[in-house]
Amino acid sequence: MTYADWLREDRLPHIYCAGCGNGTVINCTLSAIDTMGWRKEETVFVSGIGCSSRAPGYIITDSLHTTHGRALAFATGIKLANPALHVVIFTGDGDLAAIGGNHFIHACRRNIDLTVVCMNNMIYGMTGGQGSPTTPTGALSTTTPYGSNEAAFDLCGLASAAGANYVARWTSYHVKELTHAVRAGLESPGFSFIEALVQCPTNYGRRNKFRQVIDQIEYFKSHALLVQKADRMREEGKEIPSDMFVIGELAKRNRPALGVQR
Ligand SMILES: Cc1ncc(C[n+]2csc(CCOP(=O)(O)OP(=O)(O)O)c2C)c(N)n1
Ligand code: SF4
Repeated sequence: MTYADWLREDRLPHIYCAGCGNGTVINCTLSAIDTMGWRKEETVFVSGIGCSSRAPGYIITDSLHTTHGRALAFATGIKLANPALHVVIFTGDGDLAAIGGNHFIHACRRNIDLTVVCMNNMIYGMTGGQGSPTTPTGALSTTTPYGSNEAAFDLCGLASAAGANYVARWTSYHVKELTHAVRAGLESPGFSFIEALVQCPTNYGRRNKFRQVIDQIEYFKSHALLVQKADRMREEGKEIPSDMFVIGELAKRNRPALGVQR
């Protein structure tokens, strides 16, 4: 099989804009799932609302497209009702960290055996480009026309501090690494959180000096700092430049988890 065997081709063409990063993340996730040898009947995808949350609709397994911010609550119900199911959640930065922020924290704390793949485009894409909790300071959006004056959430830092067993961050440039991270998350018992920074050319890129899709992908490549290098810099007392972000496996631990089938 390949990732294509998991796609619901009768739902194509998809709704995504040309150059949207979400397709890359869907491909990486399905490729990782394909290597797990799971049957479609035992795999469920859950999402909230947003462009990112439309992903389960293109996948051939059972899925739940729920209400904005509530994917983790529905996913928790599914997993606790039937721990034999593999439950994977697709979400966006707005869905997960704004309206769904409380569910996110507590799902990490409970360490429920779920895998969350967050397509973080740093904006509300579906509703036309409002600022989200991950919009970088200074970035333009429809609700921050002079540049955001708020600090952005570090989603991985949040997941790790709240108790998730597995946490990793990659981008739409790091296709192989992202696929491996999703696979590691799927294998890890307890709550797994994989953040994928993605481009939204329609609502983020064009307002923030990424005139072409490739410009933002180049930015992801040139401003990503591997966690091992970041750790070395901290040990040497060097400051990590504020426009850089850390990528890699950011937490891997064995806290007791809920919903793991014994
Ligand atoms: C309760 C509720 N509030 C607000 C909305 C409007 N809404 C739909 S999608 C969305 C934001 C989506 O942003 P994100 O989760 O980052 O996903 P993206 O579209 O960027 O992938 C909002 C505010 C809604 N559908 N329901
Ligand atoms: S609005 Fe942005 S996130 Fe939504 S499909 Fe278009 S490019 Fe992708």
